[in-house]
Amino acid sequence: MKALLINPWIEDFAAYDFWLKPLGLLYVGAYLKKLGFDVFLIDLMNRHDKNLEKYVKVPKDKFYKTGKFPYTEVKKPEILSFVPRKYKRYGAPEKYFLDKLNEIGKIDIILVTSTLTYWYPGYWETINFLRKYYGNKIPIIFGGFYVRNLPSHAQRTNTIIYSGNDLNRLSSLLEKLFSKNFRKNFIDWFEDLDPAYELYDNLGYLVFTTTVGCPFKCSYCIAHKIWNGMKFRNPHKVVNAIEKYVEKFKVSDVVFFDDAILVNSKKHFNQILKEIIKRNLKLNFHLPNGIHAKMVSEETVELMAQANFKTIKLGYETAGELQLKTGGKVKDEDLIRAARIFRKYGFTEKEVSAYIMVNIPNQNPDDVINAMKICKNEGIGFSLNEFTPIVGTDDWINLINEGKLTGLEDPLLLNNTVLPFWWKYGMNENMVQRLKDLARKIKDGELVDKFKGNIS
Ligand code: B12
Ligand code: SF4
Repeated sequence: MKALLINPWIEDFAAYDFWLKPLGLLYVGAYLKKLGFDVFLIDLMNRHDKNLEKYVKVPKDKFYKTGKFPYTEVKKPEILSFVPRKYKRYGAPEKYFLDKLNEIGKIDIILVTSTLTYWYPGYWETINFLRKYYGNKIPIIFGGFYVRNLPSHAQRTNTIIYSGNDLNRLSSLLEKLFSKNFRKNFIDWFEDLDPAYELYDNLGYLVFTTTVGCPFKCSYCIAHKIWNGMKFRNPHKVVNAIEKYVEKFKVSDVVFFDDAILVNSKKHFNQILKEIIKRNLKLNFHLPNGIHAKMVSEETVELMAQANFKTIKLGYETAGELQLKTGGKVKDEDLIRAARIFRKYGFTEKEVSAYIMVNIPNQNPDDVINAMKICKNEGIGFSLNEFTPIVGTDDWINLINEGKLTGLEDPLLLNNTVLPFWWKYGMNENMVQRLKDLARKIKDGELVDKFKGNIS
């Protein structure tokens, strides 16, 4: 039986390939292969598919194989008409999609993934395109973060909704669909399977996750609510998978998506690092998802330097009293301590930077300014991320209880780019822009105190 996996288009005002790979979908692919399916993949977001250049001008890579996606401008959804920016569909053109479908031919089932909730118009368009091509007879299973977070919204696509994250439920679903017995033994998908990168022809980089789950409970984050506890993959298996696919695709950049890679680091991350060093893997490693400053140790950082880590993001989010109120994952002193350890082992602001969030409920602009100032003083970089209330998080629930959200907002309105244009309970778009301008100046080395009085 033939299964077709689809990584759909993204529609938004902006999108950047900051090492985006559909990791969950690649696990689904590996799982289906175990069940005996013949599996095909169309990744509409793979900028490194050499074939794509025949259809569209693909923007050149920027740093470490990241870069801009090709795009076409599309009509803005009505609900976003007040946002003075162009709306785009990012990814491969329709002709590419069509040619790929023709090449693959007849199939028995389609599986579509999703990530950010407010990218749903791109997912829906992809599903419409598939329906136009195949008609309504081929079943479409729809999964991934958007579907898990907003199942009833995703249900409007009339697909089969897969809102869990235990892939073993997939075999019973397929059994029902095809009246056939697929299940062999229980498959521990996270421990036993490698994401099925072999489904690609060309890749620019590889992404893995060595853990799932997070022990913290930050009020703005949903990660800890979607995984039931933490899972760690055996360090040898992690490095075997890296080695296998690096050899196959000859890539030099490897990225970890973990939410909490430093938890239990003596037994986990340090072992992975030691194995990478022992096998002399000459690669660039990246951690684009903020790591826990509290858990940074000299031993780990020394090993990271030896293993050649090029991108390290620290989850800092804010200075001030919100640090504790949002869950206490980091305090200024943790960030400072971590920054100093990284500096000690030769890392600079080019490699290490902190994520700072702008517009967390009840955040004062000075909290953002002070956070930037601390990073600058400690010689690490920083980037500003705009807050978005994610459905199901404590912040989202509190905002509803306080009457600041109804809970019924279209997911598009909760896009972090859109929020400052309409939501009157946070910083408005002028303030967000001023903080961004200030960030640029601080990075360029201008004095922070000079601006502090002018901002609020
Ligand atoms: C890694 C990560 C990133 C990476 C890239 C992720 C990517 N590929 O898009 C980086 C660090 C770049 C990133 C960036 C951002 N991210 Co992010 N990210 C994550 C993270 C931590 C993990 C995603 C992941 O790959 N997990 C591992 C895989 C194995 O899990 P999975 O995809 O869920 O797949 C499982 C199931 O869903 C299922 N499955 C998946 N697909 C399918 C399909 C079918 C058919 C089936 C049956 C099953 C299935 O199978 C898997 C196994 O169970 C999630 C949080 C989390 N822990 O999930 C946030 C998360 C998705 N990100 C989030 C956000 C907000 C962002 C940013 C907007 C942050 C910002 N303000 O800048 C940016 C935007 C990215 C961009 N380029 O514009 C939010 C989403 C909020 C929302 N409203 O949608 C999340 C939930 C984190 C949070 N804050 O709570 N992110
Ligand atoms: S923000 Fe980070 S530390 Fe906090 S719960 Fe989410 S993944 Fe964990």
